[in-house]
Amino acid sequence: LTWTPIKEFREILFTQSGGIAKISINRPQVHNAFTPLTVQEMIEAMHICRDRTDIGVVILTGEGGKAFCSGGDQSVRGHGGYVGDDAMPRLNVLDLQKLIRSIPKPVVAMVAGWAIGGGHVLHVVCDLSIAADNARFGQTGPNVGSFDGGFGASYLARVVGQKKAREIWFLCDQYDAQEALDMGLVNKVVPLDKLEETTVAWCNKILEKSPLALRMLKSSFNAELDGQAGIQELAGNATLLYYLSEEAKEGKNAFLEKRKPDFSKYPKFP
Ligand code: 1HA
Repeated sequence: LTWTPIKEFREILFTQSGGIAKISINRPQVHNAFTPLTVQEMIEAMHICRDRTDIGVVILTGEGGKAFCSGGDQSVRGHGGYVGDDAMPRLNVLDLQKLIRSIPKPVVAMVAGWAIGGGHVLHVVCDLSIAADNARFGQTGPNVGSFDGGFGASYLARVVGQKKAREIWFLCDQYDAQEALDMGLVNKVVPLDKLEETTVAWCNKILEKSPLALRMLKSSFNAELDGQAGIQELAGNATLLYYLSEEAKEGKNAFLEKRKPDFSKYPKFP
C-alpha cells in the first residue's frame, strides 16, 4: 500500500491512499507525546479531511510501532497548559477531541504500543479502535498532576461502564490489548505486523458504504451524548438532506423570483 503525502507538517505525517487519509503523530522519540504544535497540525489535517470529498475515512495513529500517543508532552507543560513557540499555555487537544467526534466521516484509531494519558483519550474519542497485540492502554493523570474530566471521563464511562472507567482513572493501571478488547475499549486485536493491513481492510469496507448513511449514523450516535451540540449536528444533517429536496428548493426559488412559494404539490406524509 502506498501513502501519498497530502501536506507537509513538522510534527505529524499526513498522507492518503485512495479514500483513506492517515494522520500520524511523528514524535516516536517521546512515544508520540503531543505539543500544542502537534495538536494544531492534527486539527488542520482533520479540517482538510472534512473538506476533501475524495476522503471517506480517517486513520489516526502514531509513528514507530512502539506508541500510538503518550499524551501531552510533559517537557513543555507550563503554567496553565502546554506551551508552544508563542509562549501561550494551551489545552488545544480538547478542540481536537471535539473535531474527531464531529467530523462527519468515521475516524479509526490504529493503536500500536502505548496509548496513555491524553493519548489514550484520543483513541477513546475515535469511532473505532484497532489494536496491535503490543498495545497498552491507561490513564496517568492522577500520577502526573492532570485529569481529563470531559470526554476522557464521561465518554470513557459510556464505552467501558462506570466501574471500569473509575478504576482506570483512580488506579492508573495499564491494560494490555486483550484486556482492552474484553472491556469493549477496542474493536479488534491483531498481530503488530497485521495492524495496518487490517485497519485498511476495515476502512475499505467502510468506504463501500453509503456516505450519507454513515454521516447520519455518526451524528445519531453523538446526539444523545452531546446534548444541544449533538442535536445541532444531527439537525444540521437533516437540513442538508432537506436542502437536497425539490420542496426546499421551491422555497428558495420563490424568494429569488419574488413570488409566493407553492408548496401544494409536496406530500404531507403520515
Ligand atoms: O491529561 C491531559 C489533559 C487533560 C485535560 C486537557 C488537556 C490535557 C492534555 C494532556 C493531558 C495528558 O496527556 S496528562 C498525561 C501525560 N502523559 C503521561 O503521563 C505519560 C508519560 N509517559 C509514561 O508514563 C511512560 O513514558 C510510558 C508508560 C508511556 C512508557 O514507558 P517506557 O516504555 O518506560 O518509556 P519511557 O522511557 O518512559 O519513555 C521513552 C521516552 O519518551 C523518554 O524520554 P527519554 O528518557 O528517552 O529522553 C520519556 O521521557 C519520553 N516520554 C514518554 N512520554 C512522554 C515523554 N516525554 C514527554 N511527555 C510524555 N508524555
